[in-house]
Amino acid sequence: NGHRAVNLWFTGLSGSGKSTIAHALEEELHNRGCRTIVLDGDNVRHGLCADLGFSEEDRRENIRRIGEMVKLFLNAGVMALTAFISPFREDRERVRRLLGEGDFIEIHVRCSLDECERRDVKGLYRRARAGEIPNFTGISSPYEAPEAPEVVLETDRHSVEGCVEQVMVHLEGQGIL
Ligand code: GGZ
Repeated sequence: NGHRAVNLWFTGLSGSGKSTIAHALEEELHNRGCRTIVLDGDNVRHGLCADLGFSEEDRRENIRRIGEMVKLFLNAGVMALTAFISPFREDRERVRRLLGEGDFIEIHVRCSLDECERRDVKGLYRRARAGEIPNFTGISSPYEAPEAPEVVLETDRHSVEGCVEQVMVHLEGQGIL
């Protein structure tokens, strides 16, 4: 079961499907004998980053801390699947440099703002449009799409299973699995 512990860094708008795909992919990786951890807002923003909000400065610090945490997991041989909006290109590039080219697989979970808003799983877009949530990504805060991501997943055109398969093909092609 030879596999390299790499960071699968999912980036995209709220509601684009990052966490859903990360969890589905984790199951597939377990079938291959990989040790993994999924990090997302649900298990990071309530604890390690509970002191941070959604200003540009706080998001930068959020991503910085997550990068350092990922480094610890990779050193322990655990693949890290991270699902954060991570809207700033520079912050993602900093994590790439921290981990080293090759250990940072940037996965753009691409979905139009229209579709994310139509899904509005948690009702956050409606509240953001109503002015109840400031600095909401895509509405009142920017999202900088990756320029050269290793993988692009189009979640408004492909199923969760299809997206998982696409990542698996990439990992096999790169000799990571
Ligand atoms: C964006 C927000 C905001 C604002 C709360 N902007 O769909 P969700 O709910 O579960 O995912 C979003 C999550 C984003 O946290 P991240 O740690 O991924 O963001 S970042 O990488 O930019 O630091 C959303 C919820 O938190 N949420 N307020 N203003 N998303």
